[in-house]
Amino acid sequence: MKTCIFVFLLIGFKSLALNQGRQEKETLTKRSISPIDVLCKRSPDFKVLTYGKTKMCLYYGQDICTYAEAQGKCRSRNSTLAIFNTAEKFRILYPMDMVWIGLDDIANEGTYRWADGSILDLQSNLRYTIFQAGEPNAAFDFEDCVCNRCYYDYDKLYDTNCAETYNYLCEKVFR
Ligand SMILES: [Ca+2]
Ligand SMILES: [Ca+2]
Repeated sequence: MKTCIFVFLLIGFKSLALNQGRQEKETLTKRSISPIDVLCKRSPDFKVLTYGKTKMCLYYGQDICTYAEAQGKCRSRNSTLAIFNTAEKFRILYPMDMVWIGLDDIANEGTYRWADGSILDLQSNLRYTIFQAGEPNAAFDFEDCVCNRCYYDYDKLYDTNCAETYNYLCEKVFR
């Protein structure tokens, strides 16, 4: 019986110590400063936004404009329209509505490219995570640009007219 209690106590202490170690590690991770924090701070008006361990250096432009104008404004800030090519990055974008992001099928109808030239696989889970159900649907010929929550009852991405005017998000990527 005594041995039993001793073993119980031992296991209890051990798991307590393990948990504490884990918590300390998590706190450290949350506080840790990575290169993106340092580099982003040097970019006027850009801010690091995070979701879990995912960080993005973003500028939120509120001088509403067309997609092409937004591309130009990001370029003049040495950046591109922002790329949300993971579910985690999309969680960063999610709360922001009426914004252009760096995704369009201007060059090739039906082939969606991110601002860095990479292609979004329309068969992937990511497409269904980030797009409103049934989108992109090319409802009109001019629906080539992707906007987040730009339609009254949509809460995800959809393809729309590039000539419409919205806010926009620029992103700086540091390699
Ligand atoms: Ca299109
Ligand atoms: Ca559409």
